[in-house]
Amino acid sequence: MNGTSTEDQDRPVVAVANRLPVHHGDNGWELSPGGLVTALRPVMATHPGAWVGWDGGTKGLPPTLPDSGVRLVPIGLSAAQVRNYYHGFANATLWPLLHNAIEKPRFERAWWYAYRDVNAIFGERAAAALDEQPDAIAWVHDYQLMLVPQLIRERRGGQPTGFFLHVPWPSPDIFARLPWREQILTGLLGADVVAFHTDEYRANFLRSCARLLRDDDIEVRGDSVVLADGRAVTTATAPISIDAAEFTQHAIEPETDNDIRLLAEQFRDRTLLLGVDRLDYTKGIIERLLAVEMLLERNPGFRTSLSFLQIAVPSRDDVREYRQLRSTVEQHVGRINGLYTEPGSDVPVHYLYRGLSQQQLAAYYALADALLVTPLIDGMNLVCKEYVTVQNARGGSGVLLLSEFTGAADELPQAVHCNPFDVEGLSYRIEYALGLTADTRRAAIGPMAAHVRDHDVYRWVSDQLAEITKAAAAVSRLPADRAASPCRACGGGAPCPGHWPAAAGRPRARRAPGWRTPRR
Ligand code: ADQ
Repeated sequence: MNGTSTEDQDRPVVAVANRLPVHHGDNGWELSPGGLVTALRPVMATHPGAWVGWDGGTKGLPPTLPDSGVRLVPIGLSAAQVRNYYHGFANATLWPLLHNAIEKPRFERAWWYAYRDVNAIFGERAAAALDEQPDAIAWVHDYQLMLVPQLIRERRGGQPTGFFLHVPWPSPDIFARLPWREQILTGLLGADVVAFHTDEYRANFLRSCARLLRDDDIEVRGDSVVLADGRAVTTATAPISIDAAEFTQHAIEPETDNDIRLLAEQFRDRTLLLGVDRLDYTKGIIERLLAVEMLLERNPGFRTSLSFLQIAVPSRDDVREYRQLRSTVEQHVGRINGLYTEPGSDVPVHYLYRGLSQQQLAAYYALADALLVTPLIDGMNLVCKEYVTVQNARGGSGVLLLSEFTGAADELPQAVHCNPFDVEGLSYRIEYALGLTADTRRAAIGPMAAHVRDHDVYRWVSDQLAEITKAAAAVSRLPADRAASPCRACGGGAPCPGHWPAAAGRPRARRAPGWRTPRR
């Protein structure tokens, strides 16, 4: 797609995402950090509309986003809903499942019922917000809300609706393990466009539909899924990006220069390797630490001439697996430093467990000789795009090590690609990257930064909105009786999420014996 028309640009957007993008900071209500907020900020800046999301238990929210006319539509959830929908189904069932089941997904019926209930609340609130802005585009985000597109369609017939998945879609063999797989697919197919970061995720989704909905009379035709009623759902590949201009600005502002001076003093005479991640088991932080350990073991000289700094932003620390990960990371940091700190010298491994501002991150990106982006699997990964942008803005000669299991690897072929599961191989890849000449590294950073600049998040937003408008217009040209996509329980076609299983009454959301996968 080549951008939107002026008409699309002015069209309101009702964004529907798990969390509202605000928190109470030092200066009052502020935009929250994080990948999704970073990505959607341009929508808020350029489009009027509303943002529907969970209030996170915060009271007294402002009516609009800071410095914008975008209306906030807060959804309150009970403690049980947060436990079962958010920590349970979203983060302990779907998150690991969609990340290739690298941690075992847990399947609990009570969590599924809560997910269905909470999605119904989101669907209702989104539809109400759309009633107030009938010319708006509905844009639903991510794995927490996969039933919402169909719920919006039931409530508001021809509503132009897009869905974007920020995480991977696994092979059908893995997705097929989910006991509620048909309901999730049917929920997503309520959208006009279902979009993914890469062609691979999109192909996996199409194959999942073909395999798991074959009894529902659907047909995968090219990149579209044609439903029993003739409505075609478009799929799209749309790699998300960053606000490259903003990071370029951070790279060169005076505050960043000050920070760089202080950090350069701290890491004087050392080569700096950097890792920046949400503390998540998908990010490969343990494997990275073990690779650094091997590097130090093999090269005694590095123990006094190299530092590895891991910056980890706290994440989901009320989920058991995440608490365990934090403690394992901290044990490795302590163990490696215990083994390889030379008397009279600084430790080789540094660790920050906190969130930083983009400007502060820019100073670390600017100083780091190498950035280690080594997820075991990652939908896209924005950190690597931020790094090449900052390095390029400052004429740096840093080198990017990038896991081949990130969405970004498709877009950044000039990076030093690596397999993070091969810890020894990773340690050699780091050594190889450090041995590259400054000219070779600059020759790689330049084109990567140019790609990120030309494919920034503004272009992503505008392409997505144009795609949704176009696909919805094609549906509206269908005869009225075929555009509505009725559910089997409501009268023909596939069962909709609200009516699955069609005749069953709603069971109480409590743990049913025999349905719980044992904890590992
Ligand atoms: P995340 O898993 O959160 O996002 P990522 O794409 O790397 O992963 O985005 C992280 C964002 O948080 C970056 O903008 C980064 O600057 C910021 N961040 C990281 N550490 C920080 C720290 N210590 N302090 C402050 N900010 C920090 C999900 C998917 C990704 C996908 C994004 C967007 O898992 O694959 O790229 O959504 O779609």
